[in-house]
Amino acid sequence: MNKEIMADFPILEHVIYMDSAATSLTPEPVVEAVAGYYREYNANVGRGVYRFSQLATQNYKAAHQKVAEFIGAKHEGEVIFTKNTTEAINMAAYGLAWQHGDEVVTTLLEHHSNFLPWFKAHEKGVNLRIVKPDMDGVFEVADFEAAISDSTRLVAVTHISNVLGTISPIKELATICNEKGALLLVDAAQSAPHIRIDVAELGCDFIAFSGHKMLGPTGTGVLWVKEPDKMEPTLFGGGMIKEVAVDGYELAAGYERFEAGTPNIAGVIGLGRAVDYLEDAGMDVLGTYEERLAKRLMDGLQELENVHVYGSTKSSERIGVVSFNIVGMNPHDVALQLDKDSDIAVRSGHHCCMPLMNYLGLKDGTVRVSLYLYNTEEEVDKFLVSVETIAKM
Ligand code: ALA
Repeated sequence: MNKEIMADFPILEHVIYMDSAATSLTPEPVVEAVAGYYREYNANVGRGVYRFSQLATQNYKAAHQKVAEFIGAKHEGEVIFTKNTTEAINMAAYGLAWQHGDEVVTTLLEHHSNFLPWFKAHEKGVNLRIVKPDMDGVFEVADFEAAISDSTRLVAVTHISNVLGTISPIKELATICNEKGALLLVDAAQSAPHIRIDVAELGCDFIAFSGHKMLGPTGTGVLWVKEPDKMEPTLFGGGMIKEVAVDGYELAAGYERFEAGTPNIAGVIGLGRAVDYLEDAGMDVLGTYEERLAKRLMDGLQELENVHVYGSTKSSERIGVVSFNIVGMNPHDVALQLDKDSDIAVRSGHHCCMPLMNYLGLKDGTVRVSLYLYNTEEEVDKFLVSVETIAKM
């Protein structure tokens, strides 16, 4: 399957790209959709009656619809476009009316973007409880049962760790949240690009993810909210109201009330095209393909001498986001060497997860390799040879 897909990513002629957890590459049809907007019908949305503006508005709305269908949302009004996952989570954190004594439960596995917004809520009197995974990044559901109480207003958990690639037990958490009357927010930044998301099946109240990690343009992200009318907007201005008078205003319904100002029109249209691309390839087909690559990568890394791999080794508990270190080497030096020797791009350092790194005792962080649909078995093998060579230096 992969030759055809690779042809859509001409950048791959120059690099073995294994940093998709940071940002994915952009296929030609998405580049074309973005360029097509600028070349052919560049106009603002929801503000003009002329044809270009109507076409831009239609395509902008269609992108909401496509993303809604992609994640099994009931209505496009539940899908709010943001600039990234960070903005999406902040929008929820600032949009909920907190009361003194409310509690937020989060975890030590979180990216800073699903940690710092809750610290800010803590400064407003919200209590914070932090659940720890084991040293492989795997949670015990019982630890959440113990942490979630009647005072818990919200549980905020990553679906898949951006460091260890491990999968969190979201459905089980949804059941507990339901019993305790708590809201559930899922950071799906690392899951939405790789596994089929169905918000109803997951049973959550909020899902946040980034368009740029799933073949879309940078500057695109999504906050899905089950009941958008119960959340306050955090930005006020053009395009988000029904009526304004000198003594008051009435907010627009659905996503519009959260998308004040001129949005990232071209980006969002590109994201809609990225969703089409993933759907055409088939999320299930991609999932199976990536699983095979991830297994090859994990098995290969584990066999190498002087290489320490982090996170669960069970295929059922993880995806192809893998952290490792070479004994005695700084992770940045390993990443630089991979680039220099073999044109392999990986991320190194703390991966915006300092609390997790401290917990794992990894002061310099890790080297992180992350795979996507355009990677191949040959690339994984080249990567393994390159790591082996560096480990022997
Ligand atoms: N959140 C992105 C990563 O993990 C940037 O690399």
